[in-house]
Amino acid sequence: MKPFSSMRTPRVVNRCSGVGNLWRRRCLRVCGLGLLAAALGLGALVVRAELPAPDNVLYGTIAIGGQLVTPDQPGVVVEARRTAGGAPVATGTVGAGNFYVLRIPLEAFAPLVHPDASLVGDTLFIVARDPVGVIGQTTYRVPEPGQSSRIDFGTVATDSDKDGLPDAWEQAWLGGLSFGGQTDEDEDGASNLHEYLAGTNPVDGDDFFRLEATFDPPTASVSFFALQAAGIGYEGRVRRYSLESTADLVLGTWTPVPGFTNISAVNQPVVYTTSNTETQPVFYRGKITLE
Ligand SMILES: [Ca+2]
Ligand SMILES: [Ca+2]
Ligand SMILES: [Ca+2]
Repeated sequence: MKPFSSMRTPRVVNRCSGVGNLWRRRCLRVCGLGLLAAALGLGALVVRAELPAPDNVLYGTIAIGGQLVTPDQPGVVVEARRTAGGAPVATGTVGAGNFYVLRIPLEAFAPLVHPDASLVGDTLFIVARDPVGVIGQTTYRVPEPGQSSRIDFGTVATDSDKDGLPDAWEQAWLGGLSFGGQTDEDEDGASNLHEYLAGTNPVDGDDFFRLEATFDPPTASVSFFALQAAGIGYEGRVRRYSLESTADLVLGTWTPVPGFTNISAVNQPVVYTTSNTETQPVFYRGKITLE
């Protein structure tokens, strides 16, 4: 039996403070990798928080009243919203080529770091508007990052002979493009352009826009029928009516009748009634626009 003093004493090795140089290098390497892994782990969290997924891009054209919106037309924007009437989370304007571009910022994971970012699968409302109001809107389900999609708002009316009359309307009502916007084929006093704006028949002399006036003391009324824009040549368009008055047909200026401007037509009668307190004649006219 070996003497007790010569028995090999079990050596407890601290792996990171071992006795040999080789162990020390390995331990340093292991510990270094551990620190590196920890650093990478921390870095991964930071990277996810600071680097969003590639944006999605929406683009397209906007037509108002059959005409393309151009970059020099102020106040027309396309917005991405979380709700139809909510605040925008992204906004685009019309630029080169009369195209708007709307970038949808994305993040890869919930919860969102930036409140205006979106996640794949979200549904957004895409709204085109001008200073007057909403031009059009649709919904957009967010696809995988880095995708581009085209969404157009409004329909461009083809007017190859540039007379203000959509070709399709001319073909349907006049049988060709040989008639102009300023001529009056049915001789009812309303030019072809006015007939188009009013939605009346350009080859029927009894059909044209008019105001009806009635006088029933002590009141008088002015009325008209607000015809909704529909049919060939009116796709996507809205007809609006305004009533104006003047006391002097020659030198006077026309002023809007309060409460009777920009009335959207939905096939409804419109009646303006006034008390008979005027001391001189008052003249009224209706204005029609297509948007
Ligand atoms: Ca035309
Ligand atoms: Ca006419
Ligand atoms: Ca007519």
